[in-house]
Amino acid sequence: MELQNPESINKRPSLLTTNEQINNFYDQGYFVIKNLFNRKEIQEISLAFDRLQEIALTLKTTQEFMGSQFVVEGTRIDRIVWMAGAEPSLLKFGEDARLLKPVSQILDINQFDQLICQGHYKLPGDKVKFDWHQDCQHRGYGDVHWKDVDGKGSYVQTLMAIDEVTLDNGPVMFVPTNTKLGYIGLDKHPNPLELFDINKAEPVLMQPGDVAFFSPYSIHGSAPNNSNKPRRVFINGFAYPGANSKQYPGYGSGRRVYLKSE
Ligand SMILES: O=C(O)CCC(=O)C(=O)O
Repeated sequence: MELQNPESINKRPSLLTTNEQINNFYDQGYFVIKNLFNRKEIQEISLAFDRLQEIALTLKTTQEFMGSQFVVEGTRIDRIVWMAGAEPSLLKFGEDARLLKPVSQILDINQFDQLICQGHYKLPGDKVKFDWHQDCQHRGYGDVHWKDVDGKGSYVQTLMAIDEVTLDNGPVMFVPTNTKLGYIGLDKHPNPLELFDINKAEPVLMQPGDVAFFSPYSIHGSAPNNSNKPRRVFINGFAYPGANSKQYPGYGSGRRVYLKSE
């Protein structure tokens, strides 16, 4: 997709994210903005998650359905990819300035390709976990589908808490890492724990509406939910235009979104 330059996206909007947070993104791999979305909005997203959960539980096997990809096995929901296919009500959150402003400051551009609109449910007892990884592994870094056009990762992942994230329900753990390190090959190493210091991992505890912003080079993972309540998060991810040439699953995935001036 070609870069467009409509007048509405020429002007820089007022900045929301502090220099310290932007520095943290590159020096530590992530930062969190508290209370970015309010309870009413989180309730709306939560109801959309509930509707998709009902569908997921009827499907029982992994498949694309109604424009979303449901990664499920029986009652275990690993993830729902491009949720907005089956739930277009979620599209507006992926183009919300509260997500796009910080992303714009990080990538220094006002338009992005939205590759991810994904739900992780982590329901009690489902044992869903995410092994230590860097998101660049999933974006296709190093193969023909990815070009690091800004030389700094060209991608920002955002993760919004829908439920409270506590120590016992499988919080995302980030290992503070300077993103200059780049891809470290966790997926190719027989013992990935030799590649970083697990003792430095920081659990990110969140309230509904808090949002974490993190780099494709950030080292992170999460353990299963050991509580009796769901730990659901809503993930939206944005690539620098021209970086990605892979078609992701889901109807409308990879759409171009714009940060409009105020
Ligand atoms: O939902 C989680 O616990 C993991 C999220 C994650 O690893 C990611 O978004 O890359």
